[in-house]
Amino acid sequence: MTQSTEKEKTVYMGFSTDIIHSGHISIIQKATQLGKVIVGLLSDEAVASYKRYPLLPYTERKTLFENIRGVDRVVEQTELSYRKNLEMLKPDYVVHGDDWREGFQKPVRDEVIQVLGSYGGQLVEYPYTQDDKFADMEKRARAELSLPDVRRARLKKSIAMKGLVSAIEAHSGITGLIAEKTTVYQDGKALQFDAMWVSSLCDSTAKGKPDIELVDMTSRFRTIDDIMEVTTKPIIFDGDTGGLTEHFVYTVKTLERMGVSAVIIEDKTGLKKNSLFGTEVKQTQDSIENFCAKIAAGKKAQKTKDFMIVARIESLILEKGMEDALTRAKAFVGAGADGIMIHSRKKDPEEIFEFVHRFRENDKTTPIVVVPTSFNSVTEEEFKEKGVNIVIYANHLTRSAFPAMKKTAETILEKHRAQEADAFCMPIREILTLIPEDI
Ligand code: SPV
Ligand code: MG
Repeated sequence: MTQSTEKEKTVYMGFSTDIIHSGHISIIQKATQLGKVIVGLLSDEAVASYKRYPLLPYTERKTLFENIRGVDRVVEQTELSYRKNLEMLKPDYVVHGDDWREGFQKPVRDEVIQVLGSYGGQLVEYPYTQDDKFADMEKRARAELSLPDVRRARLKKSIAMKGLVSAIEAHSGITGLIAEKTTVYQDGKALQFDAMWVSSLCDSTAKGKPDIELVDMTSRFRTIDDIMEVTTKPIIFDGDTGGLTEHFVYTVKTLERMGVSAVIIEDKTGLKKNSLFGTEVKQTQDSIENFCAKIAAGKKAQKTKDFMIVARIESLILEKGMEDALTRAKAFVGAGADGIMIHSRKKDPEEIFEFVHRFRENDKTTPIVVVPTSFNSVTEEEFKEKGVNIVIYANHLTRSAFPAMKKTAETILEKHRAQEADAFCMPIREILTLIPEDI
């Protein structure tokens, strides 16, 4: 083939990086030998879904790539999967490092080969060399994400970016790591949780104590710190009733300083019991006036613009009716609440849907939070469509770990040895290497 025919060909390269280094430039230069280079730049959402929240937004990354010599144009790639863009652009080549032959990108690579094959395109891979300098840059980028200012701001940014975010409970370093790292690949997308929920129920349960605001704030902050030490994702803190207003203002300042993104406080007063008991136990709802004063005091104490105080409404839990819930929601937003959590312990999601629908008639923007422990048949897509912004899986790691641990303990007692219990246990080799030395 002559040089001039080569030049007419097109080369597609997918990029997710926000730290462009000589390794990228060099592979782009190589690719220009094959034809005109089209960069498929992953959207912020696609990058955040599998790697980490990008330090630079898409528009800025686009400008950087557009200005690299040899790049003909930049198009957005909204998923980890290349399929849509390849079918649209039908490039002659896709160029990539050979590092994606193994690991989580393998299915993406397999799909690229299949799509290219369908129209006669070709995959060209260059050897990938891990350079310590670049690995170090990535490490620093991750460290940056865990800094209080950066972490705190990310919840609001994620809501703005995705419309709906999901959070799972974490009550220790190890559950924080599960929330941080668990990834599932499905339909060309990488799926991860966006945030973590530091549940009062799970934090108390881990300490063998009831969920009645008995575990004090110093201990709760210690749990947050354990989680923060090994993770980067935003944290939503379950602040129970917020306690006395005079105390709540200090809680807000501490949480903000630590880099927590949001506190949710519930409109109850006196001895708090877990909401999922409903009316089976005595629980008292706070007056609208008192709770508004608490929210307003918290907002006044807040120092940054990113931190969120979310008001949680217990009217449906306490069977005070829909009108009461809606009246409270309006009043709490008026007092400065940055979001509303509506709770229910019904299996049927109807009352949650009605609340969301009626609240959204007059308020299109205030984020709505739900905790679908009981109404767990609803998918995130359905919640999003109704106007919900945060879905919290509030207790699922605790609830799944507990039966597994109990079964192991019982098996050892029954058999007078541990051999049979090994079937339920992670191999020793895996537990020894579960926590990377270098996090
Ligand atoms: C928690 O996780 O502690 C909560 C949610 O507050 S619930 O248990 O449903 O009340
Ligand atoms: Mg709680």
